[in-house]
Amino acid sequence: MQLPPNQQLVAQDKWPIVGERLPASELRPWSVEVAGGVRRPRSFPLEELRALPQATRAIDIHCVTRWSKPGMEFSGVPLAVLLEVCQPTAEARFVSFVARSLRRHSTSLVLSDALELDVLLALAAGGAPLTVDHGGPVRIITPQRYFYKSLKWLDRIELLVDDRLGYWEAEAGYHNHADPWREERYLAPTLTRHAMRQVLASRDFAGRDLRSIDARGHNLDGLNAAAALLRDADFRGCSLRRACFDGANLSNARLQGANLRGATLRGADVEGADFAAADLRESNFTGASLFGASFCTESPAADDPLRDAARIDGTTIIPRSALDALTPRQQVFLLEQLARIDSSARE
Ligand SMILES: Nc1nc2c(c(=O)[nH]1)N[C@H]1C(S)=C(S)[C@@H](COP(=O)(O)O)O[C@H]1N2
Ligand SMILES: [Mo]
Repeated sequence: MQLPPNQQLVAQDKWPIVGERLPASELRPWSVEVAGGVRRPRSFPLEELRALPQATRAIDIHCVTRWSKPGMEFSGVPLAVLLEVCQPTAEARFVSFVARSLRRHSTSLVLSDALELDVLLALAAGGAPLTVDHGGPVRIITPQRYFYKSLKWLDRIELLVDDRLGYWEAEAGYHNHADPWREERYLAPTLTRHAMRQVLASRDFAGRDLRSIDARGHNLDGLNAAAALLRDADFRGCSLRRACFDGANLSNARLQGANLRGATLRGADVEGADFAAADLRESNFTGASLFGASFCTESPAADDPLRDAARIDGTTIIPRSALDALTPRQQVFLLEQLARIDSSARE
């Protein structure tokens, strides 16, 4: 099957948990309220949702951090069924889904998109009731959008005249349209070219928001990028010796061929980052989140299976506990490397 650009398959039996892990604990029984721009606002107790006609759909999950899980079977009530009961007003153009969670997590869609995409209020996945960590008892499933448009623990559906950005969209710059085929992942902050040159020359990125920065080929030895936001950043071919990325967000960053000797990435988020052909000797990944990270090219030439593989040696620290979340091929590559290396230096 064809995947959207820059996505990779998650291992068959795995379904990662992303974002919030639990709903807010409240005693009131679960129900879904439909409110805002509707002629008949009302609340649907869980039992009523379960009693409505259920639809089953095979959905391809595409997480913005680059993993995909195609053909997941979800069953539940189509959003259209609820809206037929509640009747959106003519002015309602957006729909916001709000979670029963501590931060009142939310996400929104253009109402006509939601209906066209056939959004589902899912009660079951793979034939079994949704587990709590995956949004049970009831979550939103939005096909054909990155998975952050699929809200867990649905509490409230609000019809709106003006859009209200969701949590990830407002707080983390996630793209509001989220089409994986167009790679609508994140919005880049705008920096003038002059400001960009200054930032690169200073080698001080600490704590800054430099999402999608294009630093290709620069000499950034000794860079201080502690706690910087570097999602989607392009560091291909950079010299980053002894750089500090501790606590930084490097998700989906491109580091192919970068020299990261002696760099520290302690507690960094490197989900979906690409380290193919990077020099990682003496680097430190303690506590880093490696979900979907790549350390070698996914589809190498048949004659050279480790073409473009990262260089790792006995001084590189990559905790074994983090290997779980890699794709099978990345796992095999790293395990082979680690097996070759004296294990005393790692967790
Ligand atoms: N309530 C709530 N829903 C949420 C999130 C969240 O943090 N809170 N994260 C979103 C993101 S980014 C993803 S990828 C999916 C993850 O769903 P899963 O944990 O079932 O894989 O949930 C989405 N819905
Ligand atoms: Mo996500």
